[in-house]
Amino acid sequence: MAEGKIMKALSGFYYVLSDGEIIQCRGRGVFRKQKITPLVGDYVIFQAESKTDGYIMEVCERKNELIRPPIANVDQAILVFSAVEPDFSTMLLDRFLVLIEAKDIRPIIVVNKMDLLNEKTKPIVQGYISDYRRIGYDVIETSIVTKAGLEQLLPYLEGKISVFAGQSGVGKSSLLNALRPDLQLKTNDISFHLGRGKHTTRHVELIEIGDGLVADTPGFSALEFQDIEEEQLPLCFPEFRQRSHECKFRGCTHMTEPKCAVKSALEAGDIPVYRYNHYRHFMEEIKERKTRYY
Ligand SMILES: Nc1nc2c(ncn2[C@@H]2O[C@H](COP(=O)(O)OP(=O)(O)OP(=O)(O)O)[C@@H](O)[C@H]2O)c(=O)[nH]1
Ligand SMILES: [Mg+2]
Ligand SMILES: [Zn+2]
Repeated sequence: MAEGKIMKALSGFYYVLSDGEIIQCRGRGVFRKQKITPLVGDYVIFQAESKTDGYIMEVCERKNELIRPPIANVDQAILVFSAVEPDFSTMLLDRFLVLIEAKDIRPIIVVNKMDLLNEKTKPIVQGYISDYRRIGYDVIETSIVTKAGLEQLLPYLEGKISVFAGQSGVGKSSLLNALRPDLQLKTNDISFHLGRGKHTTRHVELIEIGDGLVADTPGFSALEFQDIEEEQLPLCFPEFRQRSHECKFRGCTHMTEPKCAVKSALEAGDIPVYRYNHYRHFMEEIKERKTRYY
């Protein structure tokens, strides 16, 4: 028996890094019955006859896990959005932020394809970027065309396990290629007739960038709040969380309660209207447990 870390999952195989070598493993048959799914990032105990014939015997306890993208034990999530193509969506970003905040994982926002902005779209996207910075999030503006922001992004990855997550076609793989040119990860044009990406990346894989590990992941098509409870949602909006002690009622949900500090901040223009609207929308959705597709 040996110990290792799953670096890649593809077609039913797990590629486990142990002592500097990659061993191709399958999961034990009983995993299915026990509903255990090994994830990239998992520390595992495995048994192997050869480098291509291993079995994962045990999945060690996880620090955290994400369902979409499927990965375990990450230190931070790099939420990659594009300024345009596909258009920057605050709704999608807020949805992602809530899911990451709920897991206590540090989110870092990357707005890629900044080179594609024009006179009309630039002020809009810049406005959003300053909104999120004002909340306290780190936002990095990047472009693989001008190479802007790449040097700023690199130090965030040092010594950490990060996951690149975001819609298909925003440039996750392209950014990783730009950060480490020998990688040559497959990238692709977004298909314009669908207006959405083609899901070029089809598996999750941990890649060494400097002395950090970064997971490239496929873009997603649905993001749901499966395991977020109503009481948890206000805590996933940092600017609400910070103000909630000034609300008249303890446990204020900032929906209909009087003397609500969040609503006062909203009226004063200190909280963007769209953030609050998304909050209400998510609250309804959690109450109804509906799935939204993108
Ligand atoms: N103009 C411009 N195009 C970019 C930039 N970054 C990526 N692209 C293009 O966007 C397209 C999609 O990039 P990918 O890296 O494949 O996107 P992805 O997020 O990995 O997509 P999936 O693997 O499907 O999830 C490619 O044609 C890239 O060349 C950028 O900064 N500027
Ligand atoms: Mg990709
Ligand atoms: Zn309140």
